[in-house]
Amino acid sequence: MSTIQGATVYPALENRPLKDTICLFDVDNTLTPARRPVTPEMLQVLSQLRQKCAIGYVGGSDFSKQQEQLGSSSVDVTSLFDFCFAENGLTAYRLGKPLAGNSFIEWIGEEKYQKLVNFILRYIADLEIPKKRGTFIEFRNGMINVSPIGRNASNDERHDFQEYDKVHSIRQPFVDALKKEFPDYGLTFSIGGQISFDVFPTGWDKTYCLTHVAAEKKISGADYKTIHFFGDKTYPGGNDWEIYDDSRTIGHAVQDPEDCLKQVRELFQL
Ligand code: M1P
Repeated sequence: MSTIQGATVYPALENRPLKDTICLFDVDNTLTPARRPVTPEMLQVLSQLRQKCAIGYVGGSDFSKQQEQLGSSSVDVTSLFDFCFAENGLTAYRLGKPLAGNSFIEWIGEEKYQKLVNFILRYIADLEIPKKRGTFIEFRNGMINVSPIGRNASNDERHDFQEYDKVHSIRQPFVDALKKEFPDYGLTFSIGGQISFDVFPTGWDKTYCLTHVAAEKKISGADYKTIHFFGDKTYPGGNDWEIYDDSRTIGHAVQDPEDCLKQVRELFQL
């Protein structure tokens, strides 16, 4: 059976020419500029690639941001990829249908969670930085996201914060303080974007989504022996590092979406 999306028909996963290959992409600064919409050119190349092999994205952000950046009011992002992995795969879709998720709050429990959150809010209250806006903690399904400036920062404000952070190092000492305060919580702190860092159970990084990828063998018979991953934060401490470095994947470090396009075109002769 084939998959039909709009006017485009894609072969069933097990019938693609490269049926044991899947390409997974980070979102911010890989498929799109940070927190900005995808270009039509990128969507076109992804659609061509999807004729050859399975494609998916794996982003740290929650699903609504990926819908905003990769989809549109009339296009559901789950129609553009075979696999959509939001929050590292803690929220996941396969061929438009949701897969089993996992819950950060259930994992950590309310008591420990409140200790963590109280420490974070106190730390931010004591921070002196040029601007603070709102939503300093975003509570997500599989993680929390912590932002010293706040997630309500405008685009200009986020760029300014990123530059300020490069010079004055705000996020790294914050993460170090959390690691020191909660050494036995089993948490990973990951600086993946411009204004924030993600906090999730160790192991719930982007490699989490590989469990869903491996499960495909039992569902459709597609056995993904070749897993390409493209991302920009592929250095230790970056939120693409674990999946980039994983023995199950072939990692590709990209500079930005333009570089990602170039590498995909070369690799798959598109
Ligand atoms: O996808 C990378 C990161 O994107 C956002 O980061 P920021 O708002 O700091 O640019 C967040 O959604 C973050 O969770 C995510 O890892």
